[in-house]
Amino acid sequence: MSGFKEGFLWGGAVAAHQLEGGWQEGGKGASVADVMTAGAHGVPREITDGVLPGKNYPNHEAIDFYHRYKEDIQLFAEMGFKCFRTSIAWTRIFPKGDELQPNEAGLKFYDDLFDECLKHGIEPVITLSHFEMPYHLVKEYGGWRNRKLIDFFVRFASVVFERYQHKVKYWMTFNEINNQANFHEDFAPFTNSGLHYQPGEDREPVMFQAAHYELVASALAVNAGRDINPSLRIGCMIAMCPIYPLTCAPNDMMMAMNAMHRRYWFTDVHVRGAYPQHLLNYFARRGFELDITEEDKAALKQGCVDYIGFSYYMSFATKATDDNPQLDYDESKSLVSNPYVQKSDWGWQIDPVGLRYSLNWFWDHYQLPLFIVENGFGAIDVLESDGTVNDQYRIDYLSAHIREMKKAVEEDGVDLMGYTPWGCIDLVSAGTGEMKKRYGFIYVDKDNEGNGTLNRSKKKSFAWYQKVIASNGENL
Ligand code: BGP
Repeated sequence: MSGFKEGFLWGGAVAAHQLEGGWQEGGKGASVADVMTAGAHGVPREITDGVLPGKNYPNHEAIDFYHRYKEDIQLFAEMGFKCFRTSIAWTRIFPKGDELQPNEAGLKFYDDLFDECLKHGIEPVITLSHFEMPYHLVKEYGGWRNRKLIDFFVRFASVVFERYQHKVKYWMTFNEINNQANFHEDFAPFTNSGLHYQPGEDREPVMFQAAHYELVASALAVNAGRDINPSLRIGCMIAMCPIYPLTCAPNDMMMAMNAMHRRYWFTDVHVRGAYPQHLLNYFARRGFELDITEEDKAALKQGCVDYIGFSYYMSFATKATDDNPQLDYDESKSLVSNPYVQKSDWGWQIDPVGLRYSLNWFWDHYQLPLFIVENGFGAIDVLESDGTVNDQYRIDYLSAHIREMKKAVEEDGVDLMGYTPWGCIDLVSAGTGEMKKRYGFIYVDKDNEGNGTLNRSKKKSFAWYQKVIASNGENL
């Protein structure tokens, strides 16, 4: 096969909490993103106990997409976007998360937003839960450690499937559900699952339990969506950082295999509807007794996803060490620097070939259509006096990745649905809360402290991406 398929979904990706702002407008409730302050590279975002006076919460205003989305979608249309991936903020629809009735003002906002996209021939691609669950569910229920969240999530999913079924075909359930494999730090468990650990708590089984409830909720949502409208396509969303062995020493290879098991079993459950045996054996070895019922297992089997959405920014590397005879992977300790690749200013390893490898890895394992729903280069941009940004480094990063993605399609035969680079317009960084870690084709005038006009301007990469889309990926 030559080139990308007809109807290939070129576009861009964002998440509600990182660009909408309007954190209390239209009846919206506070989400987990609303209680995280701004951090920096090496300085974690602080998760505060509610919204505290005098703190800088960058997601409260973000880039004010809530009021400016028409202007922004116009710019996406000018680039030729076929699709636009965003999320529905759960807190606009169910402000606290446990209500029985949805908030009409929130539903109306997304009706208007999707209509605006469709008016420009842009298909919305929607994530249901992208690091923005209702904060009330954290305070009252302990987040996803509580089984009750399954019902709350399925209610939310059913309401939005019902409402938008004729406007949105492509959905994903939980964004980067596997980030929480890194359970020793606070950010991923909180943003994935609303988990606040108690001092001294054994974090690992709590993470597995929360992830299990999310996977059941995802499967039930997939089923509910199919009942509402069988033409909906509902996928999962995995953060793919393939983990290489540092050397070809057999134990390094085994360490890398175990690491892949521990980061990507989530995909097995989403796609095959069952836990892989290596993980069940690991639970037994560690003595983890999880609440996994027969009913849950049946739900998982019935709610397998239609496609795999994934993000790709970087690859990882690992090596075996003498103090780890079982070769167990612990993401906070087991990663090493790869001497063969460069890194971004935030220490993210730049590895375009890893994208081709990842596409093949997913395809070999699962034979489901793949959708690259995030990829990009977070960099410090300099605004020139004429208002432009010469972001050749971003063009270089993206074109190198698209070249590899093309090889995966043309030479390796991978079934790829589309490509939506991350942060197509500058927005708040999820990991650091910074504005200066920019990904966009469109510059937004705002700094880390929240100063700026919020004006939008086109970077050099804007015209470049326009040509890429117009040529269906031929003109890089
Ligand atoms: C992914 C998230 C996004 C996003 C992106 C870039 O993990 O799905 O929400 O922000 O990575 O990360 P960051 O914003 O930390 O640079």
